[in-house]
Amino acid sequence: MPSLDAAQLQDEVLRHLHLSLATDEANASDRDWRLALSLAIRDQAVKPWLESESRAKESGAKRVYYLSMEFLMGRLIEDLITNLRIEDAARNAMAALGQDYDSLVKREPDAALGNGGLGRLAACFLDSLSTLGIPAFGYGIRYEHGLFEQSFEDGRQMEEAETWLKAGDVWEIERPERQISIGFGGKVKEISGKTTWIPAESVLAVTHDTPVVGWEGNWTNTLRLWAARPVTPFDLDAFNKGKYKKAAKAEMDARNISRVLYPDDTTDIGKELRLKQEFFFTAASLRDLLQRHLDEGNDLTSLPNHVAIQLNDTHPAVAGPELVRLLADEHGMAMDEAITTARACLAYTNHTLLPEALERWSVKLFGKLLPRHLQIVKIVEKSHADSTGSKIKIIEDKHVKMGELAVIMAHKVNGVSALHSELVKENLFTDLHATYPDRLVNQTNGITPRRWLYECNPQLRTLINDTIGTAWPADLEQLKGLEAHADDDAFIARFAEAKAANKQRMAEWIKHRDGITIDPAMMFDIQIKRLHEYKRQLMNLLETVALWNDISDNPTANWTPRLKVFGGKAAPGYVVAKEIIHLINDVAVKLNADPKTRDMLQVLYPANYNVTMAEMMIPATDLSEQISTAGKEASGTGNMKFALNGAMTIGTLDGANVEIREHVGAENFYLFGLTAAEVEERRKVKDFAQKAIDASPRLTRVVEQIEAGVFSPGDKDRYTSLMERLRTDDYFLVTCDFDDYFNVQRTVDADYRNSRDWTRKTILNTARMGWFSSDRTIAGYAKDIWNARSLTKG
Ligand code: 26Q
Repeated sequence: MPSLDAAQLQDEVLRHLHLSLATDEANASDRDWRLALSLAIRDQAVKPWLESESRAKESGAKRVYYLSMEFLMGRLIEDLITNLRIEDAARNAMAALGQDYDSLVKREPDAALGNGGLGRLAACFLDSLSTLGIPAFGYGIRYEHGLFEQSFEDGRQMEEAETWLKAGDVWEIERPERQISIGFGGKVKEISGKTTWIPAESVLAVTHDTPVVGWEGNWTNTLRLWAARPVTPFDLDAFNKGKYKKAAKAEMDARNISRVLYPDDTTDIGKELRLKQEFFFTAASLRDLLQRHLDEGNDLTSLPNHVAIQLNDTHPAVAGPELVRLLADEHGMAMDEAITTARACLAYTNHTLLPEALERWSVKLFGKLLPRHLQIVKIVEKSHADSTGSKIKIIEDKHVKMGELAVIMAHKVNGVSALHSELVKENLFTDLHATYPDRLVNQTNGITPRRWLYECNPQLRTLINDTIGTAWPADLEQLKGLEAHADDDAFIARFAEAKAANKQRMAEWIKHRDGITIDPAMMFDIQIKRLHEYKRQLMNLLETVALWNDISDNPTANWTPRLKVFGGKAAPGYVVAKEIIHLINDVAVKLNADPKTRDMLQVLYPANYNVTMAEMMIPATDLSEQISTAGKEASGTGNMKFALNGAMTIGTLDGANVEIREHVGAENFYLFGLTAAEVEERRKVKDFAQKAIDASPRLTRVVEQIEAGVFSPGDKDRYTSLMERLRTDDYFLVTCDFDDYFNVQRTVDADYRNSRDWTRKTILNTARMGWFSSDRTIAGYAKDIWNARSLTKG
């Protein structure tokens, strides 16, 4: 465990201020101070990082390669400080230098190289791989622009390019000498008996490495992100002839590949650039890991003993044919052996059942960009059919189905919660499951307790340390020890104080950020996640309006004051989700201005939700909304973060909610709604939505109010089509679950008033959430899928 004191760190910060940033104490900007501190911290990570890599090499142990289009890292400074255990030194050093540590740390922009759950899961997994001491690389794309920035204009979502690299990324090490050439297009030829792909164009993949430090600095892995650069920087001849645009075109085309993260988490947009992105980073990563394998003196037949490649959804599924191509065409392995070898290395994680999110590429586009890969897909398809008699096709309706390709090319395929994995077997890959009965497995998601408790909730961290000691961040099941204190009045009081302090912190944050005043005495009821119809933010909003009606009708009754908080972005092209955002903002304007009800009910929707905002809001939450249509949320991971931080959950039997409820106890979870099986049945009922509306006077009133323009005066018809969709095409069964949801919310109201018992339940939630550590998840992958071992643990 490296350690350094405040005085040493202070010297290091000054050294970087002077020598790396060429400024001094008198002239340094806030940015300079932040960078100087960060560089001083980064230095601390370098030696253990190099040591980890050489130990991995010497041991010959298997390495895990996590291929993901998205890594939603958030800020890194606190992560490094925490894991290196130098928080006190950093605080004291900066204080001695006359700088405010907290405000410096806050100036680091989020690395938002992901859309939501899938990208954040990848970030939690990296943290756990390092904490467990499993040699690993995260491989992805160094997007110049991460997820778009969201603002609201008259309640409508606006999008702007995000610019996290504006002030440079202090954590990355660029390695310009490590470049890999990646081809596209062209032809396949037989050259002296060898099948050879001759691409028409190529770009360079340039390495950017970031250290991922595990708990207590015992092990450090690498996040390796690829940036796309032109092979020839610039067309000098064209420039000299005055053709400036032409001169720059090749560079633009190349750089566009790593320019921007796709903000669409719902549909297969089928764009050439997306497929290029996928192949670009996958091919670079495979070439990189093969090179490492050969450099370490191994031959290719032993690849599966040294290499485990995890595909985060199908986005890198072209790894199947590309690895086969490298082994067979470039290294001369027999085709059958190449397929078997590739399969022994590859595993695939499925994150969704939504048909519109399953990737399919037109054969025309796929064959144009990747002609040899299309041939290999056909070879793989045939060998699968020949060896199993299976009728399942990878290519169907002139499309390459990436899910089927990934299942056939992987030795293990996992879903991300118990329920989801069952549905993957039953409904998504039914026939393939019958063909390969041992291939489909489950690994329930988890979250890193370092970021999602230790760092984001210092109040609760201190209380836990005082109560059960300090070993829990790397052994989260120890939280069980809190159960013994759940009836202890002094402990209950301190737990409630921590929650109150976190609510106060959030109130100050929103006041400072948006000038909005909220009352920390209200119940904080929070739904933060991507905007999507299946996640049913609309149902939450309809319940809000119904409650507003009830309060208006009877304002002197004994109401439980509530703050409804929404946060999240909609894909720019997702029209319905954007209408829902608009409606939330319209309802907020109306309700927050109503003098009769506003002390009992308020709505808050801060723009531009991101990882950092989550770290502020989750510890402040009383009630966590996990209300997706059963069968649609593969797992959810926000649900875990809330429960771990002492919130109650109101939720459906969907994704990991099912397992959370089993762990925390049914009596400590607010369950409502149809089950996945009931959802399927209900959809068959004619006019089920209109029938549900007719059966619910409360819902009827709310829908009619929205239709009448109560929340859009001056634009009466604004929500006509949204409400029409609800009446006639309510695919996600908002109407059917509404009454149950409303009623359970009233139980929540009543329970919240008994604050001792409420806090007791929230303590039991925290105490029983240890199983949801991503350390447990990664240990499961290591054992069941990768056969990888720890180099730090016995
Ligand atoms: C596909 C094609 C083209 C462009 C974009 C995409 C795309 C991008 C992102 C498709 C899907 C995603 C993201 C999916 C995702 O975040 N899924 C979530 O994964 C979490 C981690 O397993 C689960 O907890 C969530 O339930 C699941 O929704």
